[in-house]
Amino acid sequence: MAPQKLVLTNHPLLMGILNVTPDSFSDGGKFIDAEIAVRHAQQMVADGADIIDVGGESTRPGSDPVSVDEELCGVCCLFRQLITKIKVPISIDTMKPEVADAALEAGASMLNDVTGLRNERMIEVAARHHVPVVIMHMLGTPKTMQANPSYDDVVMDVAQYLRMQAEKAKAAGITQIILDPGIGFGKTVEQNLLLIKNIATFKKLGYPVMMGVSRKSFIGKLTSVEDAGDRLSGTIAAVTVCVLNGADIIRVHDVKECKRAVMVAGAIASR
Ligand code: HH2
Repeated sequence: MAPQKLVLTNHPLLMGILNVTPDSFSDGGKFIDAEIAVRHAQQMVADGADIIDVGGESTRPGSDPVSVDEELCGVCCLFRQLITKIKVPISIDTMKPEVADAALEAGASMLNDVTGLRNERMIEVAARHHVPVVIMHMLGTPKTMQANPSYDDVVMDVAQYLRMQAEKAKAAGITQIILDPGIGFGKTVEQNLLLIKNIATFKKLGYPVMMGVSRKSFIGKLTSVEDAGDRLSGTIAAVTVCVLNGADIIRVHDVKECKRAVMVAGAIASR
């Protein structure tokens, strides 16, 4: 079956998260078994996911990098199975050009790079495969990013980085670019809130905007909820605000519940 193409409309799309990692911050280890992973992806599509985002390496604060071989092994055979069973675009969430290349060969039709195309080889891979690319902002690396993140002006600094990386991508021939301010990637609670409140600033750069707020620690801190799996109501509040502020793609773990929030908030936002 040919990979599904991403089509953006004026309704926000929902991206369902499929982490095939042992250590993701909220669902590590749950979907390592390929059969369980495929079933979860199918359920997310049935619940309303417009895109499935597959990640083989956790980027939670403090996480250690995994090797190319380890990540490839988890992700590529899963892609070959997913492509025959899932009728929505599948995105590969990776920082490694080798993994991106192999996943795009195996049927992924979108690239989600949390380092925002810092690696020149990633730009080459994305351009060669002619796929939509998510350029996300991260301060430093997952290992160190939460060690006292500081900016002159977080909204302007992030917007400037995204603009610069989008220009590089465009110059390399990448035509479908999506920008993401990278909630939780080297940001304090206050900085995350400012980024969500100012989505309009990122929209003004002229590209669709994606937001990943699902179960993140700023929600835990605001609501005093330690357990990431117990942050659904806070997530729904944040997802709703993202949609009202103009986000085009929302990345979530809890697809069924967030889909309903996106439908209601999207209907209000479009009036
Ligand atoms: N957040 C995570 C991973 N990838 N990609 C984009 N574009 N935006 C995000 O906000 C984003 C992302 C982290 O969430 P999760 O995948 O659930 O956790 P982990 O990195 O621990 O696997």
